Amino acid sequence: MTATAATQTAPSKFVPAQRWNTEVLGALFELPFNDLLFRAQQVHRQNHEANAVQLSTLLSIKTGGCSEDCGYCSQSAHHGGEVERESLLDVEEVVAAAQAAKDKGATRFCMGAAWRGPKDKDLDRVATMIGAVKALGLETCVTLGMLKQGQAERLKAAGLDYYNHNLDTAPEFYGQVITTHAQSERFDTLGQVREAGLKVCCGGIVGMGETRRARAALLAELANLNPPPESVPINQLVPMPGTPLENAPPLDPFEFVRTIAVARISMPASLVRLSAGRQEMSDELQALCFLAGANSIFYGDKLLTAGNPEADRDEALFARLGLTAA
Ligand code: SAM
Ligand code: DTB
Ligand code: SF4
Repeated sequence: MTATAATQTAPSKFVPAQRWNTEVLGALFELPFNDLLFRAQQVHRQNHEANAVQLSTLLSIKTGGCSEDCGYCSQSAHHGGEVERESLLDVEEVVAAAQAAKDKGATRFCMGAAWRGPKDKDLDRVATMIGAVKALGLETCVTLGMLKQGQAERLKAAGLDYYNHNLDTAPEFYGQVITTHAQSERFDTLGQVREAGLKVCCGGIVGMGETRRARAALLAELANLNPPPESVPINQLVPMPGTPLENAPPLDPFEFVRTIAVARISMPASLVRLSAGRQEMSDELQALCFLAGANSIFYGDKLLTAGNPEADRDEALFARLGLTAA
């Protein structure tokens, strides 16, 4: 532990984005677990309601058949285990799912498509979906892959609130997981999203065999986005059958909690989302993630293609922990 990381005061949301680096975040990872969680909880309370957790519901609006070779993904056409393909859903089906999510208590509806990036003609229907979901009184988010010039503006004009586009892993590890595009292309899209005045949802995946240093490097990249993402999904790898990462060794659960805590400390004002992998976690592990500063979840029994806890289980967990849905 270096003196710098130990003595750094917790930034408040009124202070301009702080510059982080892999060494300082790596030193936070090395802290005794209780010290790290205590610090993360302090930062959390200075910036957020202590017991409120935001609920987002996901829907896959176009499934499978993706040209990219992301090693974790069940929707890549490169892997044997690719899920059954489904073309772009009709607007009515999406609106019905969004209404059901709202009725269950979600405040944000996230629509995901297995594309390298959208074609202009697909954006017409996605724009209609965004307008219709927004009209229900939900926040809207889409994740459609890499954008071309002008597409982010079209999404903004349709009423989009958030664009989800993850950095996924550290720059030095990216090429070991994905070869069909470079991480620099993801940064380009994030720049276009910001330029268009959209809010940014950007995070990554842990548990893919990366080192602790790589986890710190991913978080440093995220925290140094200027401004940092409003929403930061931390996904635990869901090992999907038939993907190159199906047999990745499971991450120590405490290391996952540490990752959440370092995200909270380095991105004090962001919503940190405990994302994929919750179905495989115990209630106790999830409670530690909330203590470490997670204040958003995916809510509903499905992610894109993988499972997620049933709403009843989440409601019972929230009641046991005294958490309120926001
Ligand atoms: N195709 C678009 C893209 O890649 O940006 C949007 C959909 S993609 C499925 C959205 C995100 O889901 C990925 O960036 C990745 O972080 C996450 N993801 C995909 N498969 C996962 C898995 N098996 N476990 C955990 N997270 C996963
Ligand atoms: C994000 O960071 N996680 C979500 C959302 N953004 C689109 C996706 C998780 C996908 C988990 C694996 C699956 O359902 O196929
Ligand atoms: Fe395609 Fe996105 Fe899956 Fe990569 S993560 S294979 S880009 S759907």
